Amino acid sequence: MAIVLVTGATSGFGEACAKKFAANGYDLIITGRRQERLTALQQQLQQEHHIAVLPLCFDVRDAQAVNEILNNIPDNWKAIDILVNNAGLALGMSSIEDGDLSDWDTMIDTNVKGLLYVSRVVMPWMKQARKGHIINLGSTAAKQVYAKGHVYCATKAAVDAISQGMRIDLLPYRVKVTAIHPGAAETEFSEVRFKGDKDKAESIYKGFTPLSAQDVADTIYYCATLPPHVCINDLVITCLQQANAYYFDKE
Ligand code: NDP
Ligand code: 8X3
Repeated sequence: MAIVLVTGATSGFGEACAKKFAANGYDLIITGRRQERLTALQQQLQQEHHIAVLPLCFDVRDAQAVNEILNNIPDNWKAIDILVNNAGLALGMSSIEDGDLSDWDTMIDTNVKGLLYVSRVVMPWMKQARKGHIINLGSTAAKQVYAKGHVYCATKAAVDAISQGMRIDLLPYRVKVTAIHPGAAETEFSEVRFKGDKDKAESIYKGFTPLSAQDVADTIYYCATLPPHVCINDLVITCLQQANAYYFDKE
């Protein structure tokens, strides 16, 4: 059976993707920093779907850990068919002059460099197999910049650019690259962004029905299961009440 590696599978889109692929019989490599969530998800997916699950606990910002942990998985697990580069986050909302330097570093190191570190290990395996599919999580924030979103939007614009570059690198090897750009989706994203302030996080989704993690996982699964000669390169998905990164029609 095919193998899917999902980064950031302990929550939100990544967890929903892991469940979606598992329900369809895929074996899974799931990653994240929260070991207890990885173990719980591993046990749940193995029991419910009788598939193999390999949990890997690492921080995508740690290039050495990414290299060592991924390169040391058993060879049969290196036959990765689909890599979902999902781990990522936003921290804070502010003008540049009020920006928090540590938040900037975390967003850039996670969303841009972490995605590159993981891809750099997995891409040669796909090239050698002359097949595979890399699915990168961008955002509507990659397509337009909204007020006080500067650095997060820039990291997602980088994911957009990196996805285009990856497609050029991998085209001769028949490896697909898809960038998925969701609009507002209710996950732990805003709670992380507002550093545990649940009221502020919930207020983001007031007055409209946002996307769910399931909506995004279903879309990723659709892209991943198209015929071999078909590749969705770039896909923007929003809820019905969102027109672009910053324009909503709220009730
Ligand atoms: P969640 O906060 O629910 O999930 C984020 C996941 O990323 C968690 O599993 C987390 O795992 C993992 N992660 C974060 N930092 C690191 C790190 N340094 N190393 C390893 N794993 C990490 O958010 P979403 O599911 O909403 O977000 C998933 C992706 O989708 C992100 O890239 C986000 O930018 C993007 N996105 C989100 C949208 C939204 O509105 N929700 C819309 C568009 C894009 P752990 O904490 O265990 O490490
Ligand atoms: C996450 C969605 O609107 O917070 O990328 O940028 S948003």
